[in-house]
Amino acid sequence: MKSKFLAVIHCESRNCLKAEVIHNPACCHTQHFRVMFRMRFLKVTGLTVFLVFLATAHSAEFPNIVFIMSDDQGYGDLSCYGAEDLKTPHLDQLAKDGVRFTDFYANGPTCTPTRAGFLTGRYQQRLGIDNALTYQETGRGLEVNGLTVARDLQGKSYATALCGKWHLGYDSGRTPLDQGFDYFFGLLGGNHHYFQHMDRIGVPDLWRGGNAFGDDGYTTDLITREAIDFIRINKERPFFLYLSHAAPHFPFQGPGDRDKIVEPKKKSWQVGDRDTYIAMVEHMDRCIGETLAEIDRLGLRDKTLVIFTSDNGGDIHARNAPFSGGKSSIQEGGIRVPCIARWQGKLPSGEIISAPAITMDWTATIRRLAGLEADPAREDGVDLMPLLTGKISTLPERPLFWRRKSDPSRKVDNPSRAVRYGDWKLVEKTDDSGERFFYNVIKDPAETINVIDDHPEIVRKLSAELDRWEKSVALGSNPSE
Ligand SMILES: [Ca+2]
Repeated sequence: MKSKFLAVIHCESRNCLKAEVIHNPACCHTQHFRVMFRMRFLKVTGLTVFLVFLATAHSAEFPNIVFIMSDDQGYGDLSCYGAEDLKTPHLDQLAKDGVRFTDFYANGPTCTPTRAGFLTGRYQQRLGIDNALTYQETGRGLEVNGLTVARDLQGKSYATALCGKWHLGYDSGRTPLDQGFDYFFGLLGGNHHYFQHMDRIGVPDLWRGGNAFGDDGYTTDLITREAIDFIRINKERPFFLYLSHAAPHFPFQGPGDRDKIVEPKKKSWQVGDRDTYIAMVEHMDRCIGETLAEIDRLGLRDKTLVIFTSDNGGDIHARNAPFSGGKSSIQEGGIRVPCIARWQGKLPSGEIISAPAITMDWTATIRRLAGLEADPAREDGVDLMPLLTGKISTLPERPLFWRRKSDPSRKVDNPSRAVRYGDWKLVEKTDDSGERFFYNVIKDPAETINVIDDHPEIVRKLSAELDRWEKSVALGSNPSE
């Protein structure tokens, strides 16, 4: 039974306090609101208001979830993934204290697809999402008032917040507050100026709740400030924090680059170099370290599952080694991403996981941890906890699929589709060339040796699997089929 209770919404910007029923997110103020869940007295303009807490505290066994997603970070751009020219000590420590995946995949090769896959728990193609949204694009994104893991957790009395990048829709009904998040601070679009906070076409894009928000500071710092604030406020109840860093996506601006010329609609928006990219990654690592330190300071380490990953392979200044390709490609360099998870006392420390897994597996995992039953109509991924806790030695063999599809409304390079099954990966171009490639990605991670003529039978089966999958995820198909 869904619990209902009164809580207090503290809306600082309006200098007011108001009692509301929390399960209706629409009732929340859209400015800076703070949610508190303990019985307490409040003094408001001379009046003392006693609010009765009507529900018992949330079930203690549900862990906090902190899902950290970086943007366009290459597979090889953490020290613990082999980078030698940058340092990521806090993420490296997270890996030492938890598990690190070698064969983790993003749901897609660009931002919107992977983020849609994570929040819905399904192949994003089911929503017709194959490509990233453009600036201020309307009529696309998540389903209006759709089902997301945030809404699932909200229904389990989790406090939910997105601090950072959204990139899943601008329309009413598609914004974070419409998709199960109690709180939102960040950018709706795909990237913005790290100091001036306008998007590439010059439209201001920094939000608190449903309102545009002016703030002074480097975006990575602002996101971190908000994330830490959210954790502090909700320390006594389960929370879900989607900490979605904008870094190291362009514009290439490190924390000391306030005066660097970066202008909307100008080439300077995408001009950068490896040194700037490294500064962005290293600063993000420091900020993640501050967030993790706050979790420790509040005594929440053993109550909190922390997950870190990237939404797609690295872009122009990134290092995707040892793979070929990068962002926007479904070669391994475009979809293989770093992934680390830590939950003290529940997950092993310092373990390497080689089983192939994908972003939307975390959605199924999080749903299970919050007490939600497996639901094939809501989950294309699998629960990772049995693997991570050693109950099973590997995941059941399953194909994983990717697609980069042509779209007349935008430029799409290299339309193609791919499937990985076991050690094998089939890539089929869907342009006029019709080229096909077949690789053993364990022996040949850089996908340099096309062995398609050596394995006709498995190639035929995997190509048929791709056909079946495309049919199953077509708009209007039954998600559970
Ligand atoms: Ca991205």
